[in-house]
Amino acid sequence: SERPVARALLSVSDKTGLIDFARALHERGVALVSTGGTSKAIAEAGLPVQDVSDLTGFPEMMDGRVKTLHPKVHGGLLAIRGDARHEASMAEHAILPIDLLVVNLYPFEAALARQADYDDMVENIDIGGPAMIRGASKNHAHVAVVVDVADYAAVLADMDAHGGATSFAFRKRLAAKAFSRTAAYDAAIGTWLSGEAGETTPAFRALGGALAQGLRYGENPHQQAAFYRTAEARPGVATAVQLQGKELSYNNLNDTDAAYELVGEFDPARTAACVIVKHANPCGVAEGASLKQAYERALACDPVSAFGGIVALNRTLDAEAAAEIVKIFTEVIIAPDATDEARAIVAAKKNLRLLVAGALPDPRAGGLAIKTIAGGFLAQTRDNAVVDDLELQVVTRRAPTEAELADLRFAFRVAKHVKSNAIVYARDGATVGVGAGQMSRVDSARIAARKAADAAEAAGAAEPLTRGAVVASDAFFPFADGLDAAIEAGATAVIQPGGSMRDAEVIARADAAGLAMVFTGVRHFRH
Ligand code: 93A
Repeated sequence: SERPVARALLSVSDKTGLIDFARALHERGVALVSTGGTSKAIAEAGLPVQDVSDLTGFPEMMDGRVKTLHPKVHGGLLAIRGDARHEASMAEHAILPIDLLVVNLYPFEAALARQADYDDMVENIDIGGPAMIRGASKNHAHVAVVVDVADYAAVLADMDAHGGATSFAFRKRLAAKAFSRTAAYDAAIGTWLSGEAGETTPAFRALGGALAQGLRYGENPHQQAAFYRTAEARPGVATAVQLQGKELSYNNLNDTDAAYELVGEFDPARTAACVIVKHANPCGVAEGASLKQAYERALACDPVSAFGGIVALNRTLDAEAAAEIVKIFTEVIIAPDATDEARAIVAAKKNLRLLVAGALPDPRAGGLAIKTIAGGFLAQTRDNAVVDDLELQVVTRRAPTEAELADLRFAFRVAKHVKSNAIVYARDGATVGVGAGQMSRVDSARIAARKAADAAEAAGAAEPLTRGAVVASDAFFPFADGLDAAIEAGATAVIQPGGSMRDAEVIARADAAGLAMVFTGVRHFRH
């Protein structure tokens, strides 16, 4: 069996649980070595502890920049136990083995979060800590390394189960976690510094992820998955608090993100808005005088698809809207906040997940979008173009009316969040038909119209809701056939980026049918 832990080195910035852990180690016969502040805290609790400067024979110097960077520390962590040459070196230089390393790092991420000034950020870059963590982790055959205060209890349990020693399997897990920690730490530093340096290469900035939550499985049950948070800290799913309901799944997180990003396009000071998402595409989006009305109008677009959907709202969830939403099976509700009354109404549905995100995402904010490909990943800045900021160019003889223009803006806002090829029909601030993710634009146009016809039939309406509606296309019409499908469905106005070789043909077709058409000059592909 393995050697019991005889000596531990503790050096922690976050001193949560430190004293209890140090005492438990002491009670198990472990000698404690520690750095300045940590050592002081342990000594003040009445426990015997050796100062690391006593061990190294050097004082901590340069404001603590050099305190553990010494062969007595690193030799004690890295020596291969039982190796004659390593043991001889230890004997020659009076290096004692360190069996357990307990380190948490200078709080760089916390300094980032409180937007500390440059010098403060630099001083919060830990050098000695990661060096020790990496040394102990490399030598996990002999040394246990703890980087998370949440693991203290597990260390004691493992020691107690193995006669005071730690098990190899456990040390391996701890070392893996430790290397992930130093990688995330350095990535956060790199992300910050590249920003300070005016670096814009997104691939580099992409690397600052920290594990937020392990997930039961990925898109499918045979896939493993986890949720990582980046240093971006954009308000949204990653910063939301789950108030109730089942554990979020991979697909829930993905869909909830899609829904909340879209609802963030609607300024809550101007209008209430609701988005219902299924499989990462909106199946209903609407503005309303109230959240309840917005929800009802969004639901009416495609009530069949909305079953089991994700509902996102742009204002504090109120009781009236909550009571309406819980009437059908919904997976997730996300809003900036929820009133106590609304929370109580949702609480009756135990499984329904309610998330409050504190704030809406800013659609104009920068940031990164990452997509993996075999053997690598693609990184790009977010599509943060907002239709309100664009100069719309009327290209047809007829200009859109005020009402049409409002709906055109609405439809293009939504189209940005629909998988390409995207066609969105809208009327009076609500979608009436969404065609998503087709390989040809004409198919998306036909599907959107057909869905609108289905919804009209289900609602007992006399004619399809696309009649008199406007239509948005996320990219230009490569041929006039896509426009023909919209004309056939009864659309009266069109918004699209323009820029096709056949623009003239498409414009002529619109003029012939009396349609108004505007070009945005900006494309919203989303794949
Ligand atoms: O400034 S350092 O990079 N130089 C070092 O040699 C060193 N050794 C440990 N920072 C160093 N540490 C860090 O000090 C640890 O990672 C830990 O976060 C902190 C604990 O300091 P104290 O015990 O004085 O509170």
